[in-house]
Amino acid sequence: MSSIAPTSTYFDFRQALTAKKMTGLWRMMSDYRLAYAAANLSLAVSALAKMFTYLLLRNFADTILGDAVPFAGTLERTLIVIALGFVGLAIVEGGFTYFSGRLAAYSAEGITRRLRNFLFDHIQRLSFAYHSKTPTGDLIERVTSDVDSVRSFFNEQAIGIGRIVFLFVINFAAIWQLNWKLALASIVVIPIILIVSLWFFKKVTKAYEKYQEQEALLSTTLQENLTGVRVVKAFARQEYEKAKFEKDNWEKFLRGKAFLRMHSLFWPLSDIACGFQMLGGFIYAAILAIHGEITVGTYPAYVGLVVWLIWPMRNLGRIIVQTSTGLVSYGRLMEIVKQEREPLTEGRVQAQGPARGEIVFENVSFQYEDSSANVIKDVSFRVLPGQSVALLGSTGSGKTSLVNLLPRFHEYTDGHILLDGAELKDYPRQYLRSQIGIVEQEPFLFSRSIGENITYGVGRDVPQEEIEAAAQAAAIHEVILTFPDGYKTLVGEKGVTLSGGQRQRMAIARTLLKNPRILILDDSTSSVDTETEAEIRAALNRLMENRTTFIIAHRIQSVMNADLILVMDKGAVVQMGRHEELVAQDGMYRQIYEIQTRIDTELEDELAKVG
Ligand code: M5T
Ligand code: MG
Repeated sequence: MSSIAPTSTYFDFRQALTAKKMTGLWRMMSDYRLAYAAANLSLAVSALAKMFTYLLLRNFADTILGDAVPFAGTLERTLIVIALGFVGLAIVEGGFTYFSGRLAAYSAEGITRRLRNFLFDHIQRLSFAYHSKTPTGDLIERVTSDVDSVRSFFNEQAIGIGRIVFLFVINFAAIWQLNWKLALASIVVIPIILIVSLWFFKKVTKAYEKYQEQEALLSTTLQENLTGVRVVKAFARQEYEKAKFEKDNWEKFLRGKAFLRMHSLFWPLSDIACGFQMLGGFIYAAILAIHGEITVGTYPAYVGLVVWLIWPMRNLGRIIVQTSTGLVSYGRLMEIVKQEREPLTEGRVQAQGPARGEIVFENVSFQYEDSSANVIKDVSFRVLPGQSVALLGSTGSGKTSLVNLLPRFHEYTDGHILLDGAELKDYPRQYLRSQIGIVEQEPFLFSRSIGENITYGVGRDVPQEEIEAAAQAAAIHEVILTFPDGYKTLVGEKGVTLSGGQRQRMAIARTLLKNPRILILDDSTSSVDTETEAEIRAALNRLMENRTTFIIAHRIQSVMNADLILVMDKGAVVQMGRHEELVAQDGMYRQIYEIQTRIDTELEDELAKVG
């Protein structure tokens, strides 16, 4: 039972997708069915051993109390054989129970590990649109708590069914062999248990669904609160957040209580039913014994056996009810599994090698899935390879949305975008993303070392000199040297916290190293001081050489040298041209230019006075 090599465990859970949940769970068990069969077989052996123990008990009682002939000759010998038999059977029973437990745990953990690996990979392959509308906390909840309740299903319920059937059949046969009337009288309760447990199954399913929903909500609240802890503190809203959390938590408590109440109502009810069944059996067996229909030894044997006949019946009910939680969680997981992945490698244009970088927009319009109006309206322009385009415009005018169309984070809804003469939609996303480097508006860094963050986009071992060269070009090298472990310093919780400007420069270094043909700089100089901005601009100018560049900026200085400036307003391009042309025109660009120059001159005057 050694573990399977991690690489061999990939299992496409989309195969398991089916409308019927039980079928889905059965499919998920592939590769482990043999282990389950072995586990069930072990249980059968241990159940057999138990049954023989009671048959031996009958023999024991009949030999001592009754008038049975000692089967091993003398009474002492017979008793020794019986005693050894008890010990042997106990070892077999215990050993096989242990073995089946291990097999079940091994299989359940194996299936769950595969499931978790699959979900992780699947979730990171879903579209931007999916991620922007799905709360992170909800996804985390499903990948942890729901996966765990599916695991319990495989560890407990899936294995329990086999055990129940074996125990039932074996013990029923054993009692039948004692006396058939007694056997039939011992299972009267079955239909009652079945009906009651199916009724509870429905109730518990609903209650558990509600409970899991609320738990997901709670983990979303928690996750958001932690991510946004700065905002909470800055606005001193701890009390408000506390109250909100307590309210959600209270709701979870109520739903948990309702769910557990269902459970706790079912168990005693089924126990009472089983208790009556057992009592009835005892009385009936006593009557039979009095009338001489069964031997004296049969009575204690029956008493022992019937306990193990009732046990499976009672547990069948429990399993049916408990399975509901596994099924609910399975359903919640399949909601993720059935989401379409963003195809990465599909596309009619299978371009080889680097793109040239000519980009043409022809009447492009774009609308987010969940919004009603176009965010980009009828935009047309053309960039030659190596040229730079600057986007300028008020906040919310669609600049980020426009550049995000290039790596196909979202699909344009109208018009055409051509890259090197071919429709952008015909390129595989993977290719586009390998050709495009983005320095995001709010760059994200991983809680890994500085070095790992800078080499993130490269996917190979990068010599230290190359990393440092990139950092130098992004004007961050000196800063990194001041950290305790230099390039090995961890970023985030366990290491240094970087300032906004430092993060952006890290992102620039990361993109520099990737060496893309098309570069997108979203506001990448907005959160740095003037001096650093000058340094970065120099670095960026080097970075922009021979690459088609889209630069989004708010300052005229950052866009002045661009080959083409697009002035955007409410999703439309209202002015387009080079700096000189635009300044000469009456329009938004000149207004922005005049305001910014006036502010700059006033600032300089003030500084001169102070100086
Ligand atoms: C333009 C809307 C947003 C705004 C408009 C990212 C995103 C944006 N929008 C959505 O409806 N869904 C989304 O997922 O689109 O937004 P933008 O392109 O981000 O604007 P910008 O980059 O020009 O603004 P800024 O502030 O970065 O300068 O109405 O609601
Ligand atoms: Mg933006």
